[in-house]
Amino acid sequence: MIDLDSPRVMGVINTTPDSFSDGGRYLATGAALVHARKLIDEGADLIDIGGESTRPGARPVPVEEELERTIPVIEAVRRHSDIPVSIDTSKPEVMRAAAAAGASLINDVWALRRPGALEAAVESGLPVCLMHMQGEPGSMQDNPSYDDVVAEVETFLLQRAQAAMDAGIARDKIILDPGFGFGKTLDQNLELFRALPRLRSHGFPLLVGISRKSMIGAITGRDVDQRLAGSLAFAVLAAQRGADVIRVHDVAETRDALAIVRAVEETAQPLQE
Ligand code: 8Y7
Repeated sequence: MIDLDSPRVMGVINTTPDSFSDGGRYLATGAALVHARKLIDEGADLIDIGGESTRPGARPVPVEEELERTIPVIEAVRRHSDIPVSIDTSKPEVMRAAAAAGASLINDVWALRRPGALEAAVESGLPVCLMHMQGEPGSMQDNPSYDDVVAEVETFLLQRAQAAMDAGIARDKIILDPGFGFGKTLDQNLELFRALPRLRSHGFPLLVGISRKSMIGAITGRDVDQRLAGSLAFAVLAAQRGADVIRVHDVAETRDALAIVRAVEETAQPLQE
């Protein structure tokens, strides 16, 4: 696996949901590959490829379409780079195909709760990222509600980790993620963010994804294409609170921000003359 001594940067590749025709699909794969190359050149430690939008209100994507969007991109990335590829999926068929195509991590926003997903993940032998989500993407932001958001997310994540281990996934192949924006209000997201050190205390690495999310818009008033500064602030704060993997769209900028964190936190060196 990857060294997690200092936080790693996961770059997000979005596969575009445009045309269903072969030509459109071919062009979309090419565009995703160009984007992947850019993020790799910018220094991503791993890249996340997903074929199903999990944005609030997004429509479900049939399995064939998800396979067509993701597998050719994984294969193409595999041909030109050694970078670990994460497959963002909740579907067992996609997990299997992605593993066969050379993926290195399963990133499941459903935390392996969909039928057959746990079994497929075990069979793949791959590490998994288990994310918390309240409700489902179509309606999760309608009225998120918790008695104690931190305790509930923590309990859920530990239960899913236990289910994964009971099914045969090794403890050191499990990453947890509080799922910022997935069935959470701004206040609930912020409460969870402050609790990152507590969520980290169970020994599982933490993945944090906040890049460009609406919680940044809610704080800054910025549209999605104007959220880089907010995203970097959250990346720095997440690193300081123990995040191990930071999932971002802007890899070069995030790496610079994390290099500053690292330089400041490094054990003081003797002065050189
Ligand atoms: C996350 C994620 C998204 C996240 C993990 C977006 C696929 C929404 N967000 N996976 N995926 N954590 N593990 O705005 O926060 O990027 S999609």
